[in-house]
Amino acid sequence: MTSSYLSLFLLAFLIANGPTLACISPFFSFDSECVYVDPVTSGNWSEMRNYCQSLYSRADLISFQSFTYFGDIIEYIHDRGWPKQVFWVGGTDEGHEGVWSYVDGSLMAMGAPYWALTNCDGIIIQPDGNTQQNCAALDGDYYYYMTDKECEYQHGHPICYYDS
Ligand SMILES: [Ca+2]
Repeated sequence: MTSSYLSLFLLAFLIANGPTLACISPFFSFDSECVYVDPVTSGNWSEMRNYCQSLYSRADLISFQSFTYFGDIIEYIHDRGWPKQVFWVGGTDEGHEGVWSYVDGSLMAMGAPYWALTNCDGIIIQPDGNTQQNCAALDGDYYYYMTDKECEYQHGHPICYYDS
C-alpha cells in the first residue's frame, strides 16, 4: 500500500513538473533552449563562435527570437552579479553593412528594446559603427543592451546556445 502511494505521488510529481529538458553539460535549460553563458572564456567574435561550436556541434553564439527571451538572458546576467563585461551575440552585418542577421540567417530586429542608445537624449541608437563595427554584443557599459563592436575586440565572452 505504501509503495503504491509512493508511485502515485511520484507520478503526480512528474505530471506537475513536466518533462525535464536535458541539456549537454555545460549547457543548462533556459526558456526551452539550452544556454551557456561563460564569464571566464574570452576572445574575439569568431573565436567565441568557434568556442561555442567546440562545446557542442549544434551550438552557436546566441540569437534572440523574442524580446522576452532577450530580457530573460539580461536578467540572468544581472542576477549573477558579475562585474561589467561584454558578451558576444551571434549577430553580424559583416559583408552586408547595415543589414544585421543572426548566424542562422534570420534578420535581427533593430531599435528598441534590443539596441542601446549612445547618449542620454537618445539621438543616436546603436548600431553606429558603420563598417568599423560589424559584430553584435551585450555590453555592460550599455546596461547589456545590444551594441555593435569591432569583431576583433578580444575581450568578449560567449553566450552559447542550441535549440533543444
Ligand atoms: Ca557594421
